[in-house]
Amino acid sequence: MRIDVVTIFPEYFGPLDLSLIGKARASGLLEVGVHDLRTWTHDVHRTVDDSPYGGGPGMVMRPEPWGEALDALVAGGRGEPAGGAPGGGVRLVVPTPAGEVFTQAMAHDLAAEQRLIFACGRYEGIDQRVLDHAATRMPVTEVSLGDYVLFGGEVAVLVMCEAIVRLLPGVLGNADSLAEESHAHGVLESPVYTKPPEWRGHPVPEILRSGDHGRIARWRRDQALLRTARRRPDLLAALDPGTLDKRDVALLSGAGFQVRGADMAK
Ligand code: JD2
Repeated sequence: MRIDVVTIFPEYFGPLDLSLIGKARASGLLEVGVHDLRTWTHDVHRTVDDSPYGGGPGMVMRPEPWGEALDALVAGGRGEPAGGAPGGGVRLVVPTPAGEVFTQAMAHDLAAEQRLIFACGRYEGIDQRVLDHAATRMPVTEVSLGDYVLFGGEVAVLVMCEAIVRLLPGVLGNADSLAEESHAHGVLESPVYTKPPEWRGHPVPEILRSGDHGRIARWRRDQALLRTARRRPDLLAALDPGTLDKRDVALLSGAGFQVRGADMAK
């Protein structure tokens, strides 16, 4: 996969050199280009913003530098690969508080693309015509990290890159750790423990040291379901009742959580 990022703060992307993303780049599984939007300005002040039409507070990112940046990246003008055939092409991803909320399912979809271009806005965002015009040439996805307001798209792009890159074949090594994690099955993870067996008066739950793998699996499932019910009732409500067995339903109703469609449980 190749990822290009356009931003007025290229220094924000230092973390992409580190850790597992850095390793994915070193091993050739991932190529990353980070580009300063101001290199596509032509005035002495390298202006990227102007006041909003219709009035209101703040500034809006002007379309011209964005248009040139996207032209260059899609065409491969800076030594970047060209977009290529449709399907094997390039998708533009634009973080915005007005976007669709980013999910693990979206991370999977984006991880299947050959090329991604992330456009990081600042101020009150990017002139909408940049996205509308880009959409005539490539798929464009406006995404939000969640219901809170950031200063700009940079941190959102770091988050999405991390979620996407760890799904690339060969990056994580252990396929099991992908399959069993939170959100893969619509329930939260159970708590985890390591040595020592007692720490500051807190013991590791005895069952995890019992060696009884059947009871351990059942305990972990119980913990995961109870956590999900307490912390993320939205996830519990969205669960396919067919993924819950009679024991799951008994556990949850014993803890005061009624499961919708529980009569359908196996
Ligand atoms: C951004 C801003 C519009 C007010 C570009 C914020 C985001 N979950 C999320 N919260 N905020 C953002 C985000 C992303 C890009 C930009 N701003 C500031 N925009 C109204 C403030 C500018 C995501 N993803």
